[in-house]
Amino acid sequence: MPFSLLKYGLGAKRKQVLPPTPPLKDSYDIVVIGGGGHGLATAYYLAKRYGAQNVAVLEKGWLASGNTARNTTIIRSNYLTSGAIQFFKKSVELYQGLSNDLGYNIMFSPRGHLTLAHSDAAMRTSRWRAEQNKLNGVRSEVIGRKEVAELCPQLNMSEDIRYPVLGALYHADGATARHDAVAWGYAKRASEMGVEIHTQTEVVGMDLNGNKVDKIHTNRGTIKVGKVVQCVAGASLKVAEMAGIKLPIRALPLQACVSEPVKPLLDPIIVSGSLAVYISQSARGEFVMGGEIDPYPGATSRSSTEIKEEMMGPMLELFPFLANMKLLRQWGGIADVTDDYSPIMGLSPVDDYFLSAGWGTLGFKAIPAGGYAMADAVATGKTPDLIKTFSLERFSDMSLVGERAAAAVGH
Ligand code: FAD
Ligand code: PYC
Repeated sequence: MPFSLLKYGLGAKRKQVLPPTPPLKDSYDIVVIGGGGHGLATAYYLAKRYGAQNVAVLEKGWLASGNTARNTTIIRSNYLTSGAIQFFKKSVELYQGLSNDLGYNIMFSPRGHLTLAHSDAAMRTSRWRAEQNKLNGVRSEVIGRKEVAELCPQLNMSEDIRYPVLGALYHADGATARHDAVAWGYAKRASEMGVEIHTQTEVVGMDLNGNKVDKIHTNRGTIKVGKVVQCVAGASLKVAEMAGIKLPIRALPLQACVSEPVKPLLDPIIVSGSLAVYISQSARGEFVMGGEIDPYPGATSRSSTEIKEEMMGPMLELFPFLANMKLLRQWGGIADVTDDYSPIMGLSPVDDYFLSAGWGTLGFKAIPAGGYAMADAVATGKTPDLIKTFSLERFSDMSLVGERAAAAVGH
């Protein structure tokens, strides 16, 4: 019997993973707004790599109550532009060692990722992405029908359906992880290094002194702040506005659902860009499925029958066995989407105010590299090379990072 099992069995007291929310102090050197993956990872790397002290994370709900625990946990680096590929490559590498680094099991599960192609145009895009990926040291290749069928025997490979599968972009490093464990792991280690984590603490306003945020008002009182890092995904527009910053972002709902659990039978992650659906099987045995972002802006995370029907049509064509299964849950999150489907990271027009926003439909996989790079930016006051491509200025100097085709599912 393993030693730890014996220890717990004999009644050793378990330490709480996270300490309770402490009283709010009058001032902090660094305040991170948002207790999702990005905020917590930023706080963790600030403490770990820079020994930052007097740091507080302010979260209006509970940890990971935003998109971090609503997402479908796809991790990959098969993007299109070199800057983005390099960034996501770093994130996948950090994910591969994250359970060890945090001393917390995030259930990282490497399983390969297939983007199906149902048309000649989609095959061409796949080749383009594969070449770009290889040039940047990422494992991606175009495969034909035979290899697709071998990697995913459950897929309907009939030529007699509306959109037969012609081939796929295969990305061997595609993976999943337990989303809320990622947040808890970062939070646990950050708090062990002295970061204060304040849940149920909503930022409701800011005072500027010249071009710098001087005070932050919360529902638990006002604090004086040195540097501020904004990591609030669906609330990016609203919070940036408190600091007087206007962001080129739209807030759009994104929905997903899970089936009842069954034995493990679907190994890779399957995405169809053209049909705007994707599916993977979770460690619990549920099929995790999603589709395109809602076509209209929204501020609630309610799910809808229309989107469910849109998802299920193509899904049943690709995986007819799903017709015998029940859906357990459907939900939504608010994605903060930029016009080029890339994030906005780093310095902002306001002194000592740093932005991690515009993660849209793609930010879960980015949490480790996002936190790592934001910690660099905050500690040094300079934009690190890893995220130069994602600066806010790209919208004014016409250097957009077009990732629409590779961003998520149906673009
Ligand atoms: P969040 O996790 O949303 O954290 C922000 C936090 O800020 C929230 O907890 C919120 O409560 C808090 N907050 C907001 N306003 C305030 C305030 N005023 N004061 C204090 N706190 C505040 N990405 C992938 O890479 N792979 C996927 O498969 C994937 N699938 C997705 C599926 C769905 C259905 C959705 C909705 C998203 C998906 N994403 C995916 C995107 C991904 O979930 C997000 O990009 C990512 O979680 C963003 O992390 P975050 O830490 O920036 O934001
Ligand atoms: O980023 O791979 C992704 C993704 C799939 C669904 C939502 N996001």
